[in-house]
Amino acid sequence: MNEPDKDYAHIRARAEALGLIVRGGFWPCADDAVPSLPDGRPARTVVLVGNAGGAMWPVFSGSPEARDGRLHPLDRWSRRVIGAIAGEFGGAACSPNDGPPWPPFVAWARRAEPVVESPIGILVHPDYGLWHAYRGAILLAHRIALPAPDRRPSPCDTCPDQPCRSACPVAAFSPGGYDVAACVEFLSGDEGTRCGGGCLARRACPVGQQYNYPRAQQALHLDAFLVGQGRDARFGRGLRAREEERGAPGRRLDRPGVEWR
Ligand code: B12
Ligand code: SF4
Ligand code: SF4
Repeated sequence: MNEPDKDYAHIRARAEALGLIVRGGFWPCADDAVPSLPDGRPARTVVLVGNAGGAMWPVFSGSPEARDGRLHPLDRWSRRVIGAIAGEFGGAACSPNDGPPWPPFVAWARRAEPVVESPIGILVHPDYGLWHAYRGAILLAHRIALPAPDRRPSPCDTCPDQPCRSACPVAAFSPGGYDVAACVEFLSGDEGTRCGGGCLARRACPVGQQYNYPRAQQALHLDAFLVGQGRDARFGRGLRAREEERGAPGRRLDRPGVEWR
C-alpha cells in the first residue's frame, strides 16, 4: 500500500471532528465477506471507524439521538454520522449491529490494524488496550490508497501477569469463552456497582488505561447490555433524566468534572 491519499485523510479528519477514530482499512477479497453497497456495486475499499476513550462522548451526548428518549441512541448516532461521511464519497456504511448474522467486524479489524485477541476474548490494541470499539465501516466502490500496515506486536506477549484473566469477580472469562449469564447476574446484584467504572477485567489491563471511558459512557454501555439481556438498567437513568435533574438540558453533560471521572 502507498501513502494514504487525500480521501483517507479526509475521512480521518471528518471522523476526528466527531470524536471518532479511523481504525485503518483494507481492500476486501471474497473471504472477507464484505457486503455490497445498497445499489449492488461491490465494495473495493473498507475503512473502519471506531472509538477509544471519551473523545466521542461530548459530541454524541449533544446529538438529537442522545436526547430523544428512544432505544439505541449511540447506535443510531453512529449510523447517521458514519453514513454521512460514507455518502460524501459515494459509499455506504455498515454497522457492527447489522444482524444477526453480524458482519465480521472482529476479522475486519484484524485486517485493518494491529489488534489481536486478548486472553479474555475481545481485541486488545497496543495504544488503546481494551478500551475501544468499532462504530461502523465505510464501504467504497473504488480503491483508495491506505496507510502502510501497522505491525506492532501484541502487548500481551510482554505482559507477565496478564491481570485481565483474573480480575472478574465471577470469573466470567475462561478458556471456554465469555460467560454472559454470570456477568449479567453479577452486574444486577448488590456488588454489581463495582463494575460501574467499567468491566473490571478490561480495567485491569495496564495498556491504554487513559482510554477508559467516562462514567456516563460506561453507564450507557452497561445499561444497554443489561436491558439487552432482559434485566433492568441500573447504572444510569438515561441522558435526558440526568440533564433535566440538573436543570440545564443540553449543556451540563459537556462539562468536564460533572459526568467525567
Ligand atoms: C453478539 C455480540 C455480543 C453478545 C454476545 C456475546 C457472547 N459471547 O455470546 C453480547 C450482547 C453478550 C455482547 C456483549 C458485549 N460486547 Co459484543 N458483540 C457482539 C457482536 C454484535 C457480534 C459478535 C458475533 O456474534 N459474531 C459472530 C460470531 C460467529 O463470531 P465470533 O467471533 O465467534 O463472535 C463471538 C465473540 O465476538 C463474542 N463476543 C461478543 N462480544 C463479546 C464481548 C466480550 C467481552 C467477549 C469476551 C466476547 C464477546 O461472542 C460472539 C459469539 O460467541 C460484535 C460486533 C460484530 N459485528 O462482530 C460485538 C463486539 C464483539 N462486542 C464488543 C464489546 C465491546 C462488548 C462488550 C464488552 C461491551 C459493549 N459495549 O457492548 C459487551 C460485554 C458486556 C460487558 N460486560 O461489558 C466489541 C468488541 C470490541 C473489541 N475491543 O474487541 C464488538 C466488536 C462490538 C463493537 N462495536 O466494537 N456482545
Ligand atoms: S492485561 Fe496483559 S494479557 Fe490482558 S489484554 Fe492487557 S496486555 Fe493483554
Ligand atoms: S462487567 Fe464485571 S462481571 Fe461482567 S465480565 Fe466484566 S468484571 Fe466480570
